[in-house]
Amino acid sequence: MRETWRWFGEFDPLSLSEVAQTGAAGIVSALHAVPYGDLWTSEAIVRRRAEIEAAGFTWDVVESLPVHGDIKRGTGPLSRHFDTYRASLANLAQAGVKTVCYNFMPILDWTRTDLSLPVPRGGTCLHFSTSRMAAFEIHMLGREAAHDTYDPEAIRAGDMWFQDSTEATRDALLHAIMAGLPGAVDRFDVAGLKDALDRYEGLSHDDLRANLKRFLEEVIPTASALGIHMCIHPDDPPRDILGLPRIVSTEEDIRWIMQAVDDPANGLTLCTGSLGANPRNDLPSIARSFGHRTHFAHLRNVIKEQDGSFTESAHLAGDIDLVAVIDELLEAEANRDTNIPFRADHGHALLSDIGQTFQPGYTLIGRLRGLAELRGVIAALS
Ligand code: CS2
Ligand code: MN
Repeated sequence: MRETWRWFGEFDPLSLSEVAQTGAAGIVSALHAVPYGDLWTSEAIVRRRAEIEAAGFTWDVVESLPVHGDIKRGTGPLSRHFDTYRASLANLAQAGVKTVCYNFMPILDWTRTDLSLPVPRGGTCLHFSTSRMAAFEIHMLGREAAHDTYDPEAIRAGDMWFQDSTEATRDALLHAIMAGLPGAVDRFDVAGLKDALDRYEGLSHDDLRANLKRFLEEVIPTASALGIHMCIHPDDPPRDILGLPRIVSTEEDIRWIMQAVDDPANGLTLCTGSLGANPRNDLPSIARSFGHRTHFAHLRNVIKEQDGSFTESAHLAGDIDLVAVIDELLEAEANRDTNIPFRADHGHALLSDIGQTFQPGYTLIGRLRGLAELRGVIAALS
Protein backbone atom coordinates (compact mmCIF):
# COMPACT_ATOMS: atom_id res chain seq x y z
CA MET A 1 0.00 0.00 0.00
CA ARG A 2 1.25 3.44 -0.83
CA GLU A 3 1.41 6.13 1.84
CA THR A 4 -0.20 9.41 0.83
CA TRP A 5 -1.00 12.70 2.51
CA ARG A 6 -3.82 15.07 1.68
CA TRP A 7 -2.61 18.59 0.92
CA PHE A 8 -4.99 21.47 0.22
CA GLY A 9 -2.61 23.58 -1.87
CA GLU A 10 -3.06 27.30 -1.29
CA PHE A 11 -5.62 26.53 1.45
CA ASP A 12 -3.20 24.41 3.48
CA PRO A 13 -1.17 25.94 6.30
CA LEU A 14 1.47 23.22 5.81
CA SER A 15 4.14 23.49 3.15
CA LEU A 16 5.06 20.45 1.12
CA SER A 17 8.55 20.48 2.64
CA GLU A 18 6.90 20.07 6.04
CA VAL A 19 4.72 17.26 4.69
CA ALA A 20 7.88 15.56 3.42
CA GLN A 21 8.97 15.01 7.03
CA THR A 22 5.96 12.72 7.61
CA GLY A 23 7.56 10.12 5.34
CA ALA A 24 4.52 9.89 3.05
CA ALA A 25 5.40 9.21 -0.59
CA GLY A 26 2.45 10.57 -2.50
CA ILE A 27 0.20 13.61 -2.38
CA VAL A 28 -3.57 13.72 -2.56
CA SER A 29 -4.73 17.10 -3.76
CA ALA A 30 -7.31 19.02 -5.75
CA LEU A 31 -7.70 22.39 -7.45
CA HIS A 32 -9.80 23.69 -4.59
CA ALA A 33 -10.04 27.20 -6.02
CA VAL A 34 -11.89 26.02 -9.13
CA PRO A 35 -15.66 26.39 -8.67
CA TYR A 36 -17.62 23.12 -8.72
CA GLY A 37 -18.42 22.15 -12.29
CA ASP A 38 -15.77 24.32 -14.00
CA LEU A 39 -13.09 22.82 -16.23
CA TRP A 40 -9.75 21.86 -14.71
CA THR A 41 -7.38 23.24 -17.32
CA SER A 42 -4.15 21.55 -18.32
CA GLU A 43 -2.18 24.61 -17.22
CA ALA A 44 -3.62 24.58 -13.71
CA ILE A 45 -3.13 20.82 -13.38
CA VAL A 46 0.45 20.94 -14.60
CA ARG A 47 1.23 23.84 -12.28
CA ARG A 48 -0.07 21.90 -9.27
CA ARG A 49 1.80 18.78 -10.35
CA ALA A 50 5.04 20.76 -10.75
CA GLU A 51 4.69 22.15 -7.24
CA ILE A 52 4.17 18.66 -5.86
CA GLU A 53 7.05 17.15 -7.79
CA ALA A 54 9.42 19.97 -6.86
CA ALA A 55 8.97 18.88 -3.25
CA GLY A 56 9.91 15.29 -4.10
CA PHE A 57 6.41 13.80 -4.24
CA THR A 58 4.16 12.38 -6.90
CA TRP A 59 0.54 13.54 -7.26
CA ASP A 60 -1.12 10.18 -6.73
CA VAL A 61 -4.77 10.96 -6.22
CA VAL A 62 -7.21 13.75 -7.00
CA GLU A 63 -9.54 14.34 -4.08
CA SER A 64 -11.98 15.45 -5.28
CA LEU A 65 -13.00 16.26 -8.81
CA PRO A 66 -16.39 17.60 -7.68
CA VAL A 67 -19.61 16.56 -9.37
CA HIS A 68 -21.84 19.54 -10.08
CA GLY A 69 -25.09 19.71 -8.10
CA ASP A 70 -27.10 19.71 -11.35
CA ILE A 71 -25.80 16.20 -12.07
CA LYS A 72 -26.84 15.02 -8.60
CA ARG A 73 -30.27 16.65 -9.01
CA GLY A 74 -30.62 15.50 -12.60
CA THR A 75 -31.60 18.93 -13.93
CA GLY A 76 -29.93 21.72 -15.88
CA PRO A 77 -27.42 21.69 -18.74
CA LEU A 78 -26.36 18.10 -18.11
CA SER A 79 -24.59 17.33 -21.37
CA ARG A 80 -22.42 20.39 -20.87
CA HIS A 81 -21.55 19.26 -17.33
CA PHE A 82 -20.65 15.76 -18.55
CA ASP A 83 -18.50 17.22 -21.34
CA THR A 84 -16.65 19.39 -18.84
CA TYR A 85 -16.12 16.49 -16.44
CA ARG A 86 -14.73 14.30 -19.22
CA ALA A 87 -12.49 17.13 -20.42
CA SER A 88 -11.08 17.58 -16.89
CA LEU A 89 -10.41 13.83 -16.75
CA ALA A 90 -8.60 13.99 -20.09
CA ASN A 91 -6.43 16.86 -18.83
CA LEU A 92 -5.61 14.93 -15.66
CA ALA A 93 -4.75 11.77 -17.58
CA GLN A 94 -2.50 13.75 -19.89
CA ALA A 95 -0.65 15.00 -16.81
CA GLY A 96 -0.38 11.41 -15.56
CA VAL A 97 -2.78 11.84 -12.62
CA LYS A 98 -4.99 8.80 -12.86
CA THR A 99 -6.81 8.14 -9.62
CA VAL A 100 -9.82 10.37 -9.11
CA CYS A 101 -11.99 10.45 -5.99
CA TYR A 102 -15.42 12.10 -5.90
CA ASN A 103 -18.61 11.87 -3.93
CA PHE A 104 -22.31 11.89 -4.68
CA MET A 105 -23.63 13.47 -1.49
CA PRO A 106 -26.25 16.13 -2.18
CA ILE A 107 -25.27 19.66 -1.00
CA LEU A 108 -22.98 18.83 1.91
CA ASP A 109 -19.82 16.77 2.10
CA TRP A 110 -19.02 15.23 5.50
CA THR A 111 -21.09 16.47 8.42
CA ARG A 112 -20.11 16.89 12.07
CA THR A 113 -21.74 18.79 14.90
CA ASP A 114 -18.56 19.54 16.89
CA LEU A 115 -15.10 20.22 15.47
CA SER A 116 -13.20 20.25 18.73
CA LEU A 117 -14.53 17.81 21.28
CA PRO A 118 -11.90 17.26 24.00
CA VAL A 119 -10.44 13.75 24.12
CA PRO A 120 -9.60 12.21 27.50
CA ARG A 121 -5.82 12.59 27.50
CA GLY A 122 -5.74 16.02 25.87
CA GLY A 123 -6.30 17.24 22.36
CA THR A 124 -9.57 17.35 20.45
CA CYS A 125 -11.48 15.40 17.83
CA LEU A 126 -14.43 15.73 15.47
CA HIS A 127 -17.79 14.48 16.72
CA PHE A 128 -21.28 13.86 15.37
CA SER A 129 -24.16 14.12 17.80
CA THR A 130 -27.52 12.82 16.61
CA SER A 131 -29.44 15.01 19.04
CA ARG A 132 -27.59 18.20 17.99
CA MET A 133 -28.28 17.38 14.37
CA ALA A 134 -31.95 16.91 15.28
CA ALA A 135 -31.91 20.28 17.08
CA PHE A 136 -30.35 21.91 14.04
CA GLU A 137 -32.87 20.44 11.63
CA ILE A 138 -35.94 21.03 13.77
CA HIS A 139 -35.20 24.30 15.54
CA MET A 140 -32.69 26.12 13.37
CA LEU A 141 -33.86 25.02 9.92
CA GLY A 142 -37.50 24.63 10.90
CA ARG A 143 -37.71 21.31 9.08
CA GLU A 144 -40.87 19.81 10.56
CA ALA A 145 -40.46 16.55 8.66
CA ALA A 146 -37.26 15.90 10.61
CA HIS A 147 -39.50 14.76 13.50
CA ASP A 148 -40.10 11.57 11.52
CA THR A 149 -36.43 10.78 11.01
CA TYR A 150 -35.15 10.98 14.60
CA ASP A 151 -35.97 8.90 17.67
CA PRO A 152 -38.09 10.70 20.29
CA GLU A 153 -35.13 10.50 22.68
CA ALA A 154 -32.84 12.35 20.28
CA ILE A 155 -35.52 14.94 19.61
CA ARG A 156 -36.00 15.51 23.35
CA ALA A 157 -32.26 15.84 23.95
CA GLY A 158 -32.08 18.22 20.98
CA ASP A 159 -34.96 20.30 22.39
CA MET A 160 -33.09 20.61 25.68
CA TRP A 161 -29.88 21.60 23.95
CA PHE A 162 -31.72 24.24 21.95
CA GLN A 163 -33.47 25.69 25.00
CA ASP A 164 -30.11 26.21 26.68
CA SER A 165 -28.34 27.37 23.53
CA THR A 166 -27.02 30.87 22.96
CA GLU A 167 -26.38 32.70 19.73
CA ALA A 168 -22.73 31.69 20.05
CA THR A 169 -23.43 27.97 20.54
CA ARG A 170 -25.95 27.97 17.68
CA ASP A 171 -23.41 29.70 15.43
CA ALA A 172 -20.78 27.15 16.41
CA LEU A 173 -23.17 24.32 15.47
CA LEU A 174 -23.95 25.90 12.10
CA HIS A 175 -20.24 26.44 11.48
CA ALA A 176 -19.43 22.81 12.34
CA ILE A 177 -22.16 21.45 10.06
CA MET A 178 -20.96 23.63 7.17
CA ALA A 179 -17.27 22.91 7.65
CA GLY A 180 -17.16 19.84 5.42
CA LEU A 181 -16.81 21.83 2.24
CA PRO A 182 -13.12 22.40 1.60
CA GLY A 183 -11.60 25.19 -0.44
CA ALA A 184 -13.13 28.26 -1.99
CA VAL A 185 -16.78 27.41 -1.69
CA ASP A 186 -19.43 29.69 -0.23
CA ARG A 187 -20.63 28.18 3.01
CA PHE A 188 -24.34 28.48 3.57
CA ASP A 189 -26.04 30.37 6.32
CA VAL A 190 -29.38 28.98 7.53
CA ALA A 191 -31.36 30.80 4.83
CA GLY A 192 -28.94 29.70 2.11
CA LEU A 193 -29.09 26.09 3.24
CA LYS A 194 -32.91 26.23 3.21
CA ASP A 195 -32.80 27.50 -0.38
CA ALA A 196 -30.38 24.77 -1.38
CA LEU A 197 -32.62 22.15 0.26
CA ASP A 198 -35.64 23.52 -1.59
CA ARG A 199 -33.88 22.85 -4.86
CA TYR A 200 -33.64 19.16 -3.88
CA GLU A 201 -37.31 18.96 -2.81
CA GLY A 202 -38.88 15.72 -3.98
CA LEU A 203 -35.61 14.02 -4.99
CA SER A 204 -36.01 10.41 -3.94
CA HIS A 205 -33.44 7.72 -3.22
CA ASP A 206 -34.28 6.11 -6.58
CA ASP A 207 -33.92 9.43 -8.40
CA LEU A 208 -30.49 10.00 -6.92
CA ARG A 209 -29.47 6.46 -7.86
CA ALA A 210 -30.67 7.00 -11.40
CA ASN A 211 -28.68 10.24 -11.56
CA LEU A 212 -25.54 8.49 -10.34
CA LYS A 213 -26.04 5.72 -12.87
CA ARG A 214 -26.36 8.28 -15.63
CA PHE A 215 -23.17 10.01 -14.43
CA LEU A 216 -21.31 6.68 -14.42
CA GLU A 217 -22.56 5.80 -17.89
CA GLU A 218 -21.42 9.20 -19.17
CA VAL A 219 -18.04 9.25 -17.51
CA ILE A 220 -16.71 5.73 -16.88
CA PRO A 221 -16.14 4.76 -20.52
CA THR A 222 -13.97 7.87 -20.95
CA ALA A 223 -12.13 7.22 -17.69
CA SER A 224 -11.53 3.65 -18.74
CA ALA A 225 -10.15 4.70 -22.13
CA LEU A 226 -7.86 7.22 -20.41
CA GLY A 227 -6.60 4.66 -17.88
CA ILE A 228 -8.21 6.60 -15.03
CA HIS A 229 -9.53 4.90 -11.91
CA MET A 230 -12.56 6.68 -10.55
CA CYS A 231 -13.33 5.99 -6.88
CA ILE A 232 -16.52 7.13 -5.23
CA HIS A 233 -16.32 8.26 -1.60
CA PRO A 234 -19.02 6.96 0.77
CA ASP A 235 -21.54 9.17 2.51
CA ASP A 236 -20.43 10.65 5.80
CA PRO A 237 -22.35 9.98 7.96
CA PRO A 238 -23.76 6.97 6.10
CA ARG A 239 -27.46 7.83 6.44
CA ASP A 240 -29.99 10.35 5.15
CA ILE A 241 -29.66 13.80 6.71
CA LEU A 242 -31.59 17.04 6.19
CA GLY A 243 -34.22 15.01 4.34
CA LEU A 244 -31.74 14.37 1.52
CA PRO A 245 -31.34 10.85 0.19
CA ARG A 246 -27.95 9.15 0.41
CA ILE A 247 -26.94 6.26 -1.79
CA VAL A 248 -23.34 5.34 -0.87
CA SER A 249 -23.88 4.22 2.70
CA THR A 250 -23.97 0.42 2.85
CA GLU A 251 -22.38 -2.70 1.39
CA GLU A 252 -25.53 -3.16 -0.70
CA ASP A 253 -25.19 0.39 -2.07
CA ILE A 254 -21.58 -0.25 -3.03
CA ARG A 255 -22.53 -3.49 -4.78
CA TRP A 256 -25.26 -1.67 -6.71
CA ILE A 257 -22.82 1.05 -7.81
CA MET A 258 -20.10 -1.38 -8.86
CA GLN A 259 -22.64 -3.31 -10.94
CA ALA A 260 -24.33 -0.21 -12.38
CA VAL A 261 -21.32 0.10 -14.68
CA ASP A 262 -19.28 -3.02 -14.21
CA ASP A 263 -15.86 -1.74 -15.17
CA PRO A 264 -12.70 -1.60 -13.03
CA ALA A 265 -12.55 2.15 -13.81
CA ASN A 266 -15.70 2.44 -11.68
CA GLY A 267 -14.18 1.92 -8.25
CA LEU A 268 -14.41 2.73 -4.57
CA THR A 269 -12.69 4.95 -2.05
CA LEU A 270 -12.85 2.69 0.97
CA CYS A 271 -13.37 5.24 3.74
CA THR A 272 -13.47 3.14 6.90
CA GLY A 273 -14.52 6.01 9.15
CA SER A 274 -17.46 7.03 6.97
CA LEU A 275 -18.84 3.54 6.44
CA GLY A 276 -17.90 2.50 9.97
CA ALA A 277 -20.34 4.94 11.56
CA ASN A 278 -23.15 2.57 10.54
CA PRO A 279 -23.15 -0.40 12.94
CA ARG A 280 -24.43 -2.70 10.19
CA ASN A 281 -21.37 -2.14 8.00
CA ASP A 282 -18.74 -4.84 8.51
CA LEU A 283 -15.59 -3.16 7.24
CA PRO A 284 -13.27 -6.17 6.90
CA SER A 285 -16.03 -7.91 4.94
CA ILE A 286 -16.55 -4.87 2.69
CA ALA A 287 -12.78 -4.72 2.11
CA ARG A 288 -12.84 -8.43 1.21
CA SER A 289 -15.76 -8.04 -1.20
CA PHE A 290 -14.56 -4.87 -2.92
CA GLY A 291 -10.79 -4.90 -2.47
CA HIS A 292 -10.39 -5.54 -6.19
CA ARG A 293 -12.35 -2.35 -6.97
CA THR A 294 -10.77 -0.24 -4.20
CA HIS A 295 -8.52 2.36 -5.80
CA PHE A 296 -7.99 4.50 -2.71
CA ALA A 297 -8.30 3.88 1.03
CA HIS A 298 -9.14 6.37 3.76
CA LEU A 299 -8.20 4.81 7.04
CA ARG A 300 -9.65 6.17 10.24
CA ASN A 301 -11.76 4.97 13.10
CA VAL A 302 -14.86 5.88 15.08
CA ILE A 303 -16.46 5.02 18.40
CA LYS A 304 -20.20 4.71 17.97
CA GLU A 305 -22.87 5.53 20.50
CA GLN A 306 -26.28 3.89 20.88
CA ASP A 307 -28.20 6.77 19.31
CA GLY A 308 -26.14 6.99 16.12
CA SER A 309 -23.71 9.61 17.43
CA PHE A 310 -20.03 8.92 16.92
CA THR A 311 -16.61 10.21 17.90
CA GLU A 312 -13.54 10.10 15.69
CA SER A 313 -11.14 7.98 17.71
CA ALA A 314 -7.42 7.40 17.42
CA HIS A 315 -6.76 5.20 14.40
CA LEU A 316 -6.33 1.93 16.26
CA ALA A 317 -8.60 2.71 19.18
CA GLY A 318 -12.11 2.64 17.68
CA ASP A 319 -14.82 0.14 16.83
CA ILE A 320 -13.43 -0.79 13.43
CA ASP A 321 -10.83 -3.52 13.20
CA LEU A 322 -8.43 -1.58 10.99
CA VAL A 323 -5.81 -4.32 11.24
CA ALA A 324 -8.28 -6.74 9.65
CA VAL A 325 -9.23 -4.17 6.99
CA ILE A 326 -5.59 -3.58 6.09
CA ASP A 327 -5.01 -7.33 5.96
CA GLU A 328 -7.82 -7.62 3.38
CA LEU A 329 -6.45 -4.71 1.34
CA LEU A 330 -2.97 -6.24 1.32
CA GLU A 331 -4.52 -9.47 0.12
CA ALA A 332 -6.40 -7.64 -2.66
CA GLU A 333 -3.22 -5.84 -3.62
CA ALA A 334 -1.34 -9.11 -3.96
CA ASN A 335 -3.78 -10.07 -6.72
CA ARG A 336 -3.27 -7.01 -8.88
CA ASP A 337 -0.43 -5.01 -10.32
CA THR A 338 -1.07 -1.63 -8.68
CA ASN A 339 -0.60 -0.41 -5.13
CA ILE A 340 -3.58 0.91 -3.23
CA PRO A 341 -2.85 4.48 -2.14
CA PHE A 342 -4.06 5.15 1.38
CA ARG A 343 -3.99 8.03 3.77
CA ALA A 344 -4.70 8.62 7.41
CA ASP A 345 -8.09 10.25 6.96
CA HIS A 346 -8.37 12.86 9.72
CA GLY A 347 -6.48 12.97 12.98
CA HIS A 348 -7.00 14.52 16.37
CA ALA A 349 -5.68 18.00 17.10
CA LEU A 350 -2.71 17.23 19.36
CA LEU A 351 0.12 19.25 20.89
CA SER A 352 1.18 22.04 18.54
CA ASP A 353 -1.86 21.39 16.30
CA ILE A 354 -4.07 22.99 18.92
CA GLY A 355 -5.13 26.51 18.02
CA GLN A 356 -3.85 26.28 14.46
CA THR A 357 -6.07 26.81 11.45
CA PHE A 358 -6.04 23.44 9.74
CA GLN A 359 -8.95 22.22 7.67
CA PRO A 360 -11.00 20.39 10.31
CA GLY A 361 -9.51 16.93 10.82
CA TYR A 362 -6.43 17.69 8.72
CA THR A 363 -3.98 18.35 11.51
CA LEU A 364 -0.25 17.67 11.39
CA ILE A 365 0.62 15.83 14.61
CA GLY A 366 -2.70 13.96 14.79
CA ARG A 367 -2.48 12.69 11.23
CA LEU A 368 1.22 11.94 11.63
CA ARG A 369 0.37 9.79 14.64
CA GLY A 370 -2.31 8.02 12.58
CA LEU A 371 0.01 7.48 9.65
CA ALA A 372 2.74 6.12 11.90
CA GLU A 373 0.36 3.64 13.51
CA LEU A 374 -0.98 2.47 10.14
CA ARG A 375 2.55 2.22 8.77
CA GLY A 376 3.39 -0.08 11.66
CA VAL A 377 0.38 -2.29 10.99
CA ILE A 378 1.26 -2.57 7.32
CA ALA A 379 4.89 -3.37 8.06
CA ALA A 380 3.88 -6.06 10.54
CA LEU A 381 1.31 -7.66 8.24
CA SER A 382 3.63 -7.54 5.25
C1 CS2 B 1 -12.92 13.38 3.17
C2 CS2 B 1 -14.10 13.81 2.34
O1 CS2 B 1 -12.46 14.95 4.79
C3 CS2 B 1 -13.01 13.91 4.55
O2 CS2 B 1 -13.63 13.23 5.36
O3 CS2 B 1 -12.81 12.03 3.24
O4 CS2 B 1 -14.32 15.15 2.49
C4 CS2 B 1 -13.83 13.51 0.89
O5 CS2 B 1 -12.78 14.31 0.47
C5 CS2 B 1 -14.93 13.77 -0.07
O6 CS2 B 1 -16.15 13.31 0.39
C6 CS2 B 1 -14.61 13.13 -1.38
O7 CS2 B 1 -15.33 13.71 -2.38
MN1 MN C 1 -12.89 9.75 3.92
